[in-house]
Amino acid sequence: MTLRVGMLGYTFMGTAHSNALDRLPMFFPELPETERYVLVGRREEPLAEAADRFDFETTTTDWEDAVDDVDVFCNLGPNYMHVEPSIAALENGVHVLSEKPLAASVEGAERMAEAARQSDAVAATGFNYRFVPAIQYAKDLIDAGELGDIRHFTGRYMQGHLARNPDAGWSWRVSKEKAGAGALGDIGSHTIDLARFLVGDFERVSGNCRTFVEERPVPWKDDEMREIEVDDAYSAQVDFENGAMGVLEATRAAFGERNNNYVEIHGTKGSLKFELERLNEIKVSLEDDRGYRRVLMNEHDDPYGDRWWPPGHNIGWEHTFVHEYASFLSAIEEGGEHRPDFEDGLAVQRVIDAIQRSDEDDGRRIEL
Ligand code: SOE
Repeated sequence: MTLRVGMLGYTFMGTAHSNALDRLPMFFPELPETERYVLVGRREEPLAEAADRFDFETTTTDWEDAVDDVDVFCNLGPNYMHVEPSIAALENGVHVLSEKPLAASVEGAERMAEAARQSDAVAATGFNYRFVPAIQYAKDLIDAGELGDIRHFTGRYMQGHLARNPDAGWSWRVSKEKAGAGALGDIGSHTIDLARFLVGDFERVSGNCRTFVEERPVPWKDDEMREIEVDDAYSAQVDFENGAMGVLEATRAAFGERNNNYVEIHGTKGSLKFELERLNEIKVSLEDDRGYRRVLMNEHDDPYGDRWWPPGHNIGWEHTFVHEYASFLSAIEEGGEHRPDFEDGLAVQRVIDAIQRSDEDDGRRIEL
């Protein structure tokens, strides 16, 4: 089986996803082959250049041309562009992998999840950090009861680009309508997804959102400033349905931080700590451990250990996308389940929305 791929988006995520598709035949040869067919974008010249580099056969500036004549549609556009093209693709029976957060609003995410329910196609949300081997290892430990009952979850996702570049220009990422949320939606959504994956569903949240810089210059218009409508940073206190409690935080304004995605979990019998900057390892404390032990990944017993290099030969951030596609394509081939799906994307969107509503109401606790 060869799956024809349409892809919307050709910058950062376009590169990450095309690279993943390129790696698959060599490292996951049992999966269906993919053919990079049509690349979608708004500006013809850079689009053509990207199509050439990513090895796509053709391009279009109209997404409607790319959601019927393909088997798989990868929606890597801005958040507000996830809804209509993904729904149209699903209605045509096309499998969809949409980037995160699923939409710019709960209403958009609900429509996408409903389209996925009505379709036989596979619908995936791009929370790629589930596919870090150390996160899968953590999930296995928790599911096997090695940590006991989970009491605490701490999730922080810290970036620093706004601190380093205080004059950063306005973009869709800071528009409420187009992005839905700021740091909370862009990187906080990853933390919320990891919390749900590793600990379980949220019961209630209390949120605090902050915009440090109120307006920013519009890069393509001289002397025009535009209001910033979303958060530069957020924090939240959460309760999980299983009784665990959690503290979440994300920012774009932490000087010194680049892309620090951090998770810490404590249970009645054990604890673990993971940080993306050291993604080939995880720290665990179980039973007789006196403090934390560093466990290296890429061993033969980790889910992807036999796929890449011999033990101790590290993998990187880009491999999370390869693993994500491996799961997605195998669900397509075998008609099985792929998670995170659109229901997971919707659940995360509801938490984002609840944190925003709580913030607007002086931190009142909101039930989910
Ligand atoms: C930008 O903040 C960004 O690229 C996010 O959009 C990604 O989801 C995250 O993985 C890295 O940072």
